[in-house]
Amino acid sequence: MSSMGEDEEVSSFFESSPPLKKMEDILQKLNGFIEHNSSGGGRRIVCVTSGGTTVPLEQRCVRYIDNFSSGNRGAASTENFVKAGYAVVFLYRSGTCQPYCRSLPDDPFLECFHFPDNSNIQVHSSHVEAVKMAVMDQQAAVAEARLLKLPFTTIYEYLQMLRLIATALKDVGPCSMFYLAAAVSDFYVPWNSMTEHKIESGSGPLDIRLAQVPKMLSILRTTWAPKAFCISFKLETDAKILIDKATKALGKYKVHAVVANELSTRKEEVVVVSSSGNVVVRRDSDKPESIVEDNLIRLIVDRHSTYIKESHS
Ligand code: 9Z3
Repeated sequence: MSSMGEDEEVSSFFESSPPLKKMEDILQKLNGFIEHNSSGGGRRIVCVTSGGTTVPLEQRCVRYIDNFSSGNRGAASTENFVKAGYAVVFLYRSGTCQPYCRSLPDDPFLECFHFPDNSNIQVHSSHVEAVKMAVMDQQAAVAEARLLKLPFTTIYEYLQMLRLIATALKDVGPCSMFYLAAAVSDFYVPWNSMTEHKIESGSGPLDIRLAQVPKMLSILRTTWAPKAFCISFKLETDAKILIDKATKALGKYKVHAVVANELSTRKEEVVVVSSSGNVVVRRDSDKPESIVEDNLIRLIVDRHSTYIKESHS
């Protein structure tokens, strides 16, 4: 691997990936969505990635390595982007948090409902407001074609779908944005060196060698969608190295900003690292319903507006 150039590593990753299921269907939905939102009104389009990717250990996968992410950041950010007038391609890990569902009780969700008689279903009064808002906002976003949800599970699916979306958005240019909040695996088992069947147990410890996932951010910036505004995330558990790592990522991948967050405080504050300096963004702690994404998306949308203006002049 080390003798290969970056581009070669990327092509060899895709060439050896299992083919994406339902690719035609995904492309059709994607192109329709982009066409609808970019022609005429010329709405801005953001691709929000959310949740963690898995690394299968077997081709007929029973076991996998996972990356932590509840999908809360991506879901909350999506709601805020829609509110700000964007159309959102929500590329999310199956089963993770969905836009407009954050205020619904998930455990146990079914306790929201009751049957006053056999032909009617009702929501308990304590949950009426939350359910009403969730259903109305979600239906409005989908009815106005402002939200396209595309699920992934594995690192293979995620990267193939990201490439499809980026190439489909190429012509939208500076009005498009990538907001990469998904937690993406750094290491994986290459498909052609993976066993087909379930790894057998009972023969002692298991040794697995993981290859490095090629860094797709540079290719996204230079080739797939070079004119798009691009925001990446940096997650660390050690606060001491966070800003340094985020600053290095900013320089290396030439993204427009890196949102730095520490695992345990990620819901309270993030630091937006960019060439114009570092900005700490917090949730308004005096308002219980306030979330950090309200202030974060306001700032990102502002920066995107400046970027669009500058690219037109
Ligand atoms: C993040 O840093 C996200 O903010 C979180 C959100 C995953 C922490 P939750 O989904 O948490 O609300 O529970 N995402 C990026 C994580 C990541 O893998 N970044 C890579 C890195 O740090 C760069 S692509 O090297």
